[in-house]
Amino acid sequence: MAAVGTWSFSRPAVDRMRSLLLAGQNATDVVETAMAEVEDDLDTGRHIVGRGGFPNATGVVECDAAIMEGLPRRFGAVAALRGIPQPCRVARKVMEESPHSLLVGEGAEAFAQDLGFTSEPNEKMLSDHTASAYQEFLEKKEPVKGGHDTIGLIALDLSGNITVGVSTSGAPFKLPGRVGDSPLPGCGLYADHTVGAAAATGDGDKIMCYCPSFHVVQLMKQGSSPNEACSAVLADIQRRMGGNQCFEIGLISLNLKGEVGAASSVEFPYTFWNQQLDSVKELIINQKF
Ligand code: SD4
Repeated sequence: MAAVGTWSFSRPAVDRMRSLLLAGQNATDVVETAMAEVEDDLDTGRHIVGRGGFPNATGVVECDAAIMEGLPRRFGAVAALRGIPQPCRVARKVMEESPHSLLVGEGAEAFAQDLGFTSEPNEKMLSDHTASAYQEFLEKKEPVKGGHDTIGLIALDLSGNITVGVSTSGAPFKLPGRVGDSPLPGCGLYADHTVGAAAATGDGDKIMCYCPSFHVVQLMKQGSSPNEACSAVLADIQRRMGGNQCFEIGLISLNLKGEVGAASSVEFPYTFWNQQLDSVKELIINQKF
């Protein structure tokens, strides 16, 4: 059993995954439950996930989320979804209760409503912080600096099942309808139930050009450890960009042995737990390009 999450603020979610895994829950339930708690939390510590995420350029919160097990048809995602505080729960419903894999915008919202999710007015999706940041954006038209905190969570359960989920409100003040890497398989997340899983965070408009999560899992399939795979994918992107630069990207991965890995082009804290540890641990990647 093991669990890993992006950024420092994933610690409570990874801790929650730890207790659910120890209680014998399956990896998908564990990821969905831990994710939902982060998504629906208006805590001012993070502003790019679910309720309390930064809105788009018209002031509306639009979320992307996905969940993947790495078995046939075990992927579901939503993109540019409005009004639903826990988008990853809808992504799971897309996987399990629709014939499709990715639903977007109004169609995704209608699907969620049909399944009993309540659409909330946009004011309830904003926090005091994100509402005032939007007012500031309207006055200055400047993008917010820093502030990456998309959540990616991976869980490996007692039976050896692995699930990865990602949830984000995307780039702050993005154009309406913009979809990032997070809900795209291979880009924001990827799982292969015979190998392991990976998730990405950072500048999604660039990340999606490299399918890094797929690449990490393929390298693990060829024998790399999770750390080696994440570092090799980052080095490959860097090489392709000319060798001395890289956009913002953080990668996490987990294999079926419960080994965790990560790499990043920016300072990147991530949190993890496996059976060798008594409690959740945080590590910080300090790689700079
Ligand atoms: C996106 N990759 O929509 C997301 C943003 C992110 O931490 O990861 N922020 O581009």
